[in-house]
Amino acid sequence: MKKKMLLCMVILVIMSMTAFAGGGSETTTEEEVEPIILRLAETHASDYPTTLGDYKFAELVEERTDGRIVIEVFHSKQLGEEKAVIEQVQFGAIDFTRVSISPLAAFYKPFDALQMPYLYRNADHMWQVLNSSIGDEFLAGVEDANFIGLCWYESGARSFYVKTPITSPSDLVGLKIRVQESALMVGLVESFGAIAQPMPFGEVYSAIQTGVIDGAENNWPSYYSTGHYEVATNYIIDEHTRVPEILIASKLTFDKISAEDQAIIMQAAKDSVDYQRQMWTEFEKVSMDAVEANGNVVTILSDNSAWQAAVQPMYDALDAELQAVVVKIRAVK
Ligand code: GTR
Repeated sequence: MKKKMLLCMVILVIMSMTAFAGGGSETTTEEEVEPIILRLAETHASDYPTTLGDYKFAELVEERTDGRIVIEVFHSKQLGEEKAVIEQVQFGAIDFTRVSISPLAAFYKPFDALQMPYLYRNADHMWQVLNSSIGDEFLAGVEDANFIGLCWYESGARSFYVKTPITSPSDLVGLKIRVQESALMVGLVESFGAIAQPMPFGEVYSAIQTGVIDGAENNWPSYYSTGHYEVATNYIIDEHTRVPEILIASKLTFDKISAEDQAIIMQAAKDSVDYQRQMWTEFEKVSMDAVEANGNVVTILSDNSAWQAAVQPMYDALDAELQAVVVKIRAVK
C-alpha cells in the first residue's frame, strides 16, 4: 500500500514538473521571441533621400512583421564603401544595401544597358522603364549574381564638376576626373578625352582638395551633401547619365526567411519608393539653392548635342544583347 502511494506521489510530482516546464516554456517562448536583426548598408548620410527611403523600408518591414524582423540602417559608409559592401552582400555578411547600379554592374553586367549615357529622355521616361517589365526583369535577373532586387530609387542626373571653368566637352580633355568603380563610367569619361580615376566615394573630397584629381561627376544632392561643391566650384549641367539606385538583399539572407516574410519585405521595398522619390525632389531643390547661394558657377546647357555625340561610340561598342535592351528602353513612351 505504502509503495503504491509513494509511486502515485512520484508520478504526480513528475507530471506537475512536466506541466510547469511545458506551460512555462510556451509562455516564455512567446514573450522572449528574439527579433531577426538584419543590417542594411548605405553610403549616404542619415538625412539623404536614399537613406530616408531605407528607413521607410525598414519601418514598414518592422511594422508588417509585428517586430519579428528589424532592419538596422547603417548610413554614412559605416559598413564600408559601395564596392566592398556589395561583395559582402553577395556572400551574406551584410543583408541589404542601397547602391547605385554603376558599381553593381561589375557583378551583373547587364546593368550597363540601364546606365548608358543620354539613354533616357528625362526622369519620367526612366521611371516608365523601371516600372515596366524591363525594370522587373532586371530586378529578377540580379539573382544570378546572388542578390535579390527589391526596388528602384531616384538618383537624378549626373553632371561634371571641376575646379577650372568649363563650358564645353573639350574643356574636359586631359583633366583627371573621378568615377565610380565602374568600367562603363571609365569609358564614359574617356569618351570626353578626360583621364578617368576610379575611386571610392568617400575619398573624392580630399582628392579634389589636394589636387589629386581635377573634378568628378554626380547629381545635385551628392554634389551638395558631400561638400564637393566647396572644392570644385564649376558645375556644368550636361546630365550625361541617369543611373537608377537599387535596393538589394543578399540571396543568402533571403533564403533563410519564410516565404511569407519574403513577400512582406518585397512589398515594403516597393511601398517605400514614392516616399523616397518625394524626398529626392525636395532635397534636389535644397541642394540647387545651397550651391547657387554659395556662388558656384552653374552652367545650364541649352544644347547638349556635342556631349551626346562624344559618347555615341559607347553604343556601338555595346554587345548585341545589351543593344537590344537599349532599343527596348528607347521605345518606351
Ligand atoms: C551617388 C550614389 C551613391 C554613390 C555615389 C558615387 O549619386 O547615390 O550610391 O554611387 O553617387 O558617385 O560613388
